Amino acid sequence: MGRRGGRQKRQKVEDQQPYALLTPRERYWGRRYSLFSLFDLGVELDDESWYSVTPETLAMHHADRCAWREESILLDACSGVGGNSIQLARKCRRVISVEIDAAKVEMARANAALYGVAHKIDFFCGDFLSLAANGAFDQFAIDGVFVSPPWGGPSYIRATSLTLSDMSVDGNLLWLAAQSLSANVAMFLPRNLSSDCLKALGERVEIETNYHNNRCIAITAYWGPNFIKQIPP
Ligand code: MGP
Ligand code: SAH
Repeated sequence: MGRRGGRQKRQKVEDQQPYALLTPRERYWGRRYSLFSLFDLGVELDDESWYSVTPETLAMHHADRCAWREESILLDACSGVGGNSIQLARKCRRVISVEIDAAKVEMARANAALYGVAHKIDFFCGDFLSLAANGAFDQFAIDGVFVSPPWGGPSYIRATSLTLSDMSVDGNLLWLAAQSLSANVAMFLPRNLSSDCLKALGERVEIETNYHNNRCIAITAYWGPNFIKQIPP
């Protein structure tokens, strides 16, 4: 097989057949302890969560930033199996955890119990946009909202530049719903998202680059007086 006719382009590892046939669990198994250090206690994840959970050390960092006072009540708007909610609950008084998929809510509840924080979390199953619009959280004095929306699966990275409206659930609508509950909003977003669409929301915004194992894996945008630490000049 010739290289004479020119250099043949090597197939990317993830496009080769055996890799493509792996389930998300098989594909991301090597990540299990970086997602949940207590994985061996029986942490539960479904397919989507294997590639969506925030790595534990990063979720701890998010919690450090968002729990701006000890008595904070924080809302996790798209909580999945609980990667962020668990770390938020370790840092603040109460977490309101919202997830549209009932199976994930039960996994989050079980995972939070393994970390000893289930009693600090109120679990809501439903669409965050509808719940917020219908006053489901009016009973809480919310100090901040953390939003980690679905990015459209692992193929999000193939896009050269994404905007908030490219998300599976429109990020602009999520931001508006979050803002209706608190001025302090954080959004965990793809690293190939255009910063223009964050600034276009018309607010002062801090955009933080998130590294894991020395690789940039995402960005987090922070709005509001208690979430913003520093905006570069
Ligand atoms: P990635 O870019 O899919 O993986 O996700 P990686 O390791 O950069 O690239 P790969 O080629 O080695 O696969 C990096 C991190 O982004 C994940 O650990 C998740 O924390 C987060 N993430 C990825 N996706 C697809 C989503 C998503 O849809 N929603 C949310 N909230 N987070 C995601
Ligand atoms: N931060 C989480 C992962 C979130 S992935 C963790 O670390 O575990 C994004 C989640 O948003 C998915 O679980 C998806 O089911 C949920 N979701 C999608 N649309 C939603 C909506 N309208 N309201 C609430 N949750 C939603």
